[in-house]
Order: sequence, then structure tokens, then C-alpha cells
Amino acid sequence: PKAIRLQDYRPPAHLIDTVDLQFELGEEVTTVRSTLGIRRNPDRPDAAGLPLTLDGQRLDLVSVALDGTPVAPDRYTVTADHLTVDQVPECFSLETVVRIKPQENTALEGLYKSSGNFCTQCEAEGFRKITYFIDRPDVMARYATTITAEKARYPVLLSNGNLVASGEHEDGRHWARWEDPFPKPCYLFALVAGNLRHAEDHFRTFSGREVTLRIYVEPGNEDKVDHAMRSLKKSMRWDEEVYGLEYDLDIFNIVAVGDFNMGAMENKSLNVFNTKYILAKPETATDNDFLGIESVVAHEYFHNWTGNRVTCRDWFQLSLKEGLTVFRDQEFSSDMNSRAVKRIADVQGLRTVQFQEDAGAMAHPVRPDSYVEINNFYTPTVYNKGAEVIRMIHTLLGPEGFRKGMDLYFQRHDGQAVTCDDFVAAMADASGVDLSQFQLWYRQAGTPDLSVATAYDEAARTYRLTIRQTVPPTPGQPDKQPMHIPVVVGLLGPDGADLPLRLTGEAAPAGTSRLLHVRKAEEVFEFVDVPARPVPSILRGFSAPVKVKADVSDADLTFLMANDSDAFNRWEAGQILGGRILLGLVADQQAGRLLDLPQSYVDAVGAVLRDADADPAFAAQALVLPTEAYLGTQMDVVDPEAIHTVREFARKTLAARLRPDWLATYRRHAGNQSFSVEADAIGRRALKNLCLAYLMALEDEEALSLCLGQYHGATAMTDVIASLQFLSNSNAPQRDEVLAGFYERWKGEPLVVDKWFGVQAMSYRPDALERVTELLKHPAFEIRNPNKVYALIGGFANGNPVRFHDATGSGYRFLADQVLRLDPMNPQVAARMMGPFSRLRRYDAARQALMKAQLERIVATPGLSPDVFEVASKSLE
Ligand code: HT7
Ligand code: ZN
Repeated sequence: PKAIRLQDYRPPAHLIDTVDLQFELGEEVTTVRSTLGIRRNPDRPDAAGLPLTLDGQRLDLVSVALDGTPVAPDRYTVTADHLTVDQVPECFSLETVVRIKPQENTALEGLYKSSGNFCTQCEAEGFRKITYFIDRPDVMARYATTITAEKARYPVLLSNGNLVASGEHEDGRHWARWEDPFPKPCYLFALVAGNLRHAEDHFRTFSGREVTLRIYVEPGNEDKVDHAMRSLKKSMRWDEEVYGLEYDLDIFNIVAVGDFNMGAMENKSLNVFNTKYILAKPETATDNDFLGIESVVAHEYFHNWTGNRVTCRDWFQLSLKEGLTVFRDQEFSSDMNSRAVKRIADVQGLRTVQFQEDAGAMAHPVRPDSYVEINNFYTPTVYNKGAEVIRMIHTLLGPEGFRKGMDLYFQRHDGQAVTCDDFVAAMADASGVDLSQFQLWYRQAGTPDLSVATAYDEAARTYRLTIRQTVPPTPGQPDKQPMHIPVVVGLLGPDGADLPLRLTGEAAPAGTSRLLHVRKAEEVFEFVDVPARPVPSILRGFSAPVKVKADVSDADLTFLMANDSDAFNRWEAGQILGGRILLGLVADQQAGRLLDLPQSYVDAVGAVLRDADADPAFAAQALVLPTEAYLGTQMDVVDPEAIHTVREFARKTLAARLRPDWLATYRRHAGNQSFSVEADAIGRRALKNLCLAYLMALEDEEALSLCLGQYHGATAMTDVIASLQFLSNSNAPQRDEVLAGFYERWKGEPLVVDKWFGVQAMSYRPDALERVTELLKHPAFEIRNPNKVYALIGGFANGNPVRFHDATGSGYRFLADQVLRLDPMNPQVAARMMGPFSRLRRYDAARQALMKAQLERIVATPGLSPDVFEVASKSLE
């Protein structure tokens, strides 16, 4: 397969202004008749005389007509990927008729079936599997879509825009015609036909437009849509209040389907969602599910402006819409819940997943410069590092400057397909801030390392921060330039309060948190009038996606844990301290020394625990030890076994030494409170379940009885699944019976069964792989359903480092087997499972060799998809 390069971008030779689609949906064959209004692109003067080239894959072409006249077969060519028509005029209509078989489409891209219903997924390049088209986002057209199908099986017929006509035929078939007034790229096209029920609500926009909101689900799920509907209305209001952005049609539909490769899709006025991000009630969904739904519903809704009204010129610009929209959904969730807890969760995700990607074979810039398969680039780098890049712009411009930039961006580019450079230019022009060096964040891959050295001069009352940056080499980018890094800092005085900050050369102190611009490889910042040696709080709010090493002592970190006014850094201080101690223990473990957890650390954790009721949600985050994955990112050579042993040792030690506090805190929060998804209530449940997790680390009788009591007594899934997880990790005699009972109770709810698969896949018992292998044959496991694959295979490969990286290589063999099994059915999902292999160089030589052997087996397999080939071959380079 050939790489596509950003530097080769050229505008399309032809443009398509109008699209008229007629779908005859059938059980055996579906016919798609398309009439395209096409013209030569005036921006491509060389296009005169060029043939028209349309993309199309797996289409059975029936006929081609130009301006109403059939095109002779010697005037067009059909290959596996294209239809080429010679001698086309400057402006014309082209009608094609093709036949497709959605019922055989297991890749879930293009038109396919989920639980007997028709649905589509066109991003990134799925439209070409439905009909011939110029399938690239800079071709924007107005769509009209007529759907005809058997009424009894498919009573609901939906597409983008407004329903303009409908009717019935005598043979039991019916039809609906939809028109979308907004020009859009074909990746935003959608069609749904099925037997669905809907919930309806309404929203009045600020200009007084009454919008009908509908959420469609399969029959039986109507009782699980309230939270999604509430989230949608909150998102609509928030976008009006924060960005002045109003919804632009009279109808907004969401359809939830059980078979979906990703989370959801922002098709214009017809969002299609994975059921995981719509269906929820307290008995079946956890607090994280509720929060996930709120943020994904918001994310897709926000795309209406950042993605749909202004879209991407080409797929290299994916972060233009994804980074920006993730930033917007993060801010929305922060406003709806606890800002600090949301930031902590986002940074944890970034550091464990994106930092690992940045350090592996698939590392790429936020705006990649080449790809083999675009589906492999819907990554944490494009989404989450992309959101951090937007957040840094927000920090550099301030909220008002940022809003001005957004206004200018829409003023300039509404209705256009644009680039990340266009976005940055709007931000710079609106604010006057120079972002030229900053643009390197889009071009350079790799996580920058910052080292911070501090020096207090008692006599001069000055405090100096020397900040050095290096950006590590990544595949294809051996040498890097220094970046423009916004570093927000504060200084704490001996009483724990923030000091007013004055930099050398400034007339007076200004504020207690300062934005420092690090632009060169080394910068020195000197604060004056500092009365005593302060404790520095560096990178407040995680103001840049970098790794920091600072010469801050353990005692200073303990002080920051107790006193930092920046909640994120209060948490961060605990993580740095915990990380330092655990990594020290990993070295002890590797050297065969006895493990011992310093009492000072136990005391620091105890202090946070005893103060937990002041902010239970924050405490629940602050009391979690750095994860195994995060600890791995801090090591030159990851040792999954030692990390696991040490972390478990630390958990058990903290559990034992602080047992009365865990128990008392658990008891205080375990009372029968009525269920709510308010941030407060979520925080209390998180804290309670964390206490139970520590108690269960001891596996004593009292803990077991509390855990079983919670398992049998709880009604909220958050509490049920937490206790199930602890039991599943334990040697409790009741373990198998409880797991079996859970399945019996919930076998009718696929999303709950996914949790059951996940809990077992992530169990760190030594028999985890054996159990996972058995579960592949369980009647509830379906290899064709991405949610099941993500839960069981993904849960094991990504969520169970110690068992996946077993020194025998059994985990690697298992994963390669599953990838090869999945690839012919669903290449996108198969490639997504390969993540752990792309990080092989982070492990010891023996593990590297074992992973390489599996990758070589994969690469040597005939008929491999470009998706899996790209990840496997790059991982071997
Ligand atoms: N923009 C959507 C991307 C998406 C997708 C991409 C490739 C294959 C399947 C897909 N489903 C959805 C999701 C989003 O970021 O909102
Ligand atoms: Zn998105």
C-alpha cells in the first residue's frame, strides 16, 4: 500500500454542487441511484481535458449516464477503486446506478446492518462504498436523499436535513425524501432505516427557533435515553452561552446502534451513536458511563460548528475539527461537573495513552504529514494532544482573545473546508498574539521534556527557575526545534499561601499564577522580592502536554499536596511523589532488595484520606496510586511484572497501615443515599469504592463481607461493578458464583455484558488469559461486534499489562491470533487492537523478540488489510 502525503495536496479537478440519491433498500441487494451536478474546478485551470475520476469500492456498477444519455462503455473505466469517465464537459450531470450488499458488510463502514437495521458510517472514506463520488472533504455539495424500503421491517427512514415528502407504495414498501440545505462533505452523509422507537423533546434557540430533538433506539431501550437527551439540551445551551453558536436546522436526530467502530458520528442533523454513549439508567450504567454520554453527546453536537459548518480541507487536517471539538467538550464537562476532577481525568488519559503513542512506532504529529490508511489516524495524538494544543492557544490568548479568535474563524470560514493553519491564523489575527513558533506543535511529534532547576538567593531575595526543553526524536523526525511552551507557575510561601509574583524588570507584582513563555532550549526566569525560600508549583493546570522533571524535594511535594491552591497541582504533587517512591521500589524489586514503603509517604496519603470529606471527588483521584501504565512511561525499559508487584505491595501496605481510616471513610459514604449523577454524588461513590478497593487489597474477612454486601445490596451499577471487579481480582470462594450470577442477571443487556467481559479480561489473577480464551467461545461473545472485541480482547491487551506482557509471550500470541481473525471482517477494529505491539521498543530484548515474531507472522499473512499492514510494518521498522 502507498503512503499519501500532505505535501502532495492539490485541489480536486472537479467539484460536485448537488447530489440526488435514491436508495432502494433490499434484503439481498440494495440499489443506489446517484445524480451528481458536477463542474470543473476553477482553481484547477489544468483540469480542462482531464477525465472525471470518482472513488468507489466494492460497488457493482449497473449504468452510467451523462446529462441523461447513457455513456458508452469505451468512454469509462472501472477499477477496484475508481470509475473514470473520459471527455467530460465543463459542467454536467452524471447519473450512476450501483448495487451493494449492506447485509454482508462486516467492516461497519459505508452502508451496513446493525441488529437488522440499515445504517451508515462514512467518515473517513466510507461514502465510496455506497456510491461513486469524489470522496474527499473539500468537495462540498447539497444533498437530497430518497429512501425506499419495506414498511413493516423498516418503519423509520432517516437522512440528513429536513423531511420534505413521504409516501407509500402498494407493494408494502414506503419512501421518504430528505433534503439538507447545508453544503457538506460526503463523510457527513447518513442514512438510517429500521424498526426504532424514539424519545422526543424540544429546544428553543436564542433567536427563537424551535428545534425538535429525537433520540432513536431499538425497542426495549426507551427507558435509557433521558440522560442523553438532557445532555443534548445542556450542550445546545452551553454552545450558545459560551461561543454564541446556535443550532441551524429545525430537527436534530440521534440514532443509537449496537454495532459501531467508534463512539459516535456527527453526520449533519443525524448523529449516529454507539449505544454505549446513549443508553443509561442507574441500574445498568456506571457514573463513568453517564459522564461519557454527557461528553460524547456534547462532542458530536459541537461538531455542528467545529467540523460541519467549517470542515477539513483534507484528512491531514483532522485535528482541526477533532482537537478543537475535544477541547470544547472538555470545557463543557468541566462547567457541568468538577473542573479539577475533569482536568485530572483528561491528563491521566493523555499521559497514559497519548504519551505512550508519542513514544512508539506510530508516533505522529497532531497534523500528520503522511498516512497509508487514514482510519489509523483517529488517534489520541490527533484528538487529545490536539485538544491540548487548542488549550495552550486558549492559555496564550486568554478567554476573551480566544473567543475573538473563534468568532473570526467562523466569520472567515463558515461553509468552507480549511486547514489548521487557517485556524491558527484566525487566532493570531484576532488577538495580535504571535503564534508562529507555536505552530510547531502541529508539525513536531514527540512529548517535550522539560527540566526545571530552582535557586533561591536569600541575600538578594530572588528566586530563579531555569527551564530547559528537549523534544525527543520520533520516526521520520530525528531533529527537533525548540517549541513555544506556556508554563504556568506559582510560588508558595512557608505558610502555604501563594506569593504575589514579580519578575525581574517588572514594576509591581502581578497575580499569583504566572504564564511563562518558554521558547528557547533554555530560559531563565527570575522572581524578585521573594521573602523566603518558596516551594514552586510548576505547570499549573497542566498548562502544556510535556513531561516535567524538577528538583523539588519529597518534603516540598508533600507540602504542595497539602497546600497548593491549584487543585490540579495538588493532585500532581501526590502523583510525582507516589511515582518517585514506586519507581524506587521497582529498582529494589529488580535488584532483589526487600520492599519497604516510607512511613512519610503513608502519612501523606493518610492526611489526604482524613481530609477526604472536604472534596470527596478530588480525594478519590488523589488517593489513587500512579497507574501501572503511567509508571511504565517513566521507565527507560518497562518491567510490567516488577511494576505490578510493587504497586500491589504499595496498595496492600497503604491498606494495612491506614485500615481504620479506609474503613471509617467507606462506612461514612456507604449509607443509602438516593441516586443522582450530580458531581458531588459521583465523587462520594468514587471515594467509597476506592476505600473498598484498598480494603479488598487485604482480602480479609471483613473486607470480603463488606464487598459481598455491597455487591448484593447495591442498585447502582457503579457500586455493583466496583465490587464485582474487586471480587474478580480476589481469591474469594464466592468469586465464580458471583461472576456467573452477574451474567445470568444481565445477559439481556449487551452493554452490561460488555462490563462483565471487561472485568474478567482485566483481572490480574494469573489465569486471566485462560479465562479470556474461554470467554471467546461464550455465547454472548461476538467477534463481529466492536464493543465485545474492545471489552474482552482490548480489555486484556490494554487494561491488563502484567498478564498481557507475560514473559512466555502467550499474551502476544493471543493478540496476534485475534488480529488475524478480525482483519478479514473488520480491518479498522483489527488495527485498533495492535496498539500494544507498536510500543514494543519500550520493553526488554526478550519481550521485543517475542512481539516481533508475532508482528512478522502478521505481516507475512496474505491478503492483509492496509490498516493492519501499516501498524504492523511501522512497528517492525
Ligand atoms: N468524527 C467521528 C469519527 C468516526 C470515525 C472515524 C473512522 C471510522 C469510524 C468512525 N466513527 C466515527 C467521531 C468523532 O470524533 O466525533
Ligand atoms: Zn469528533
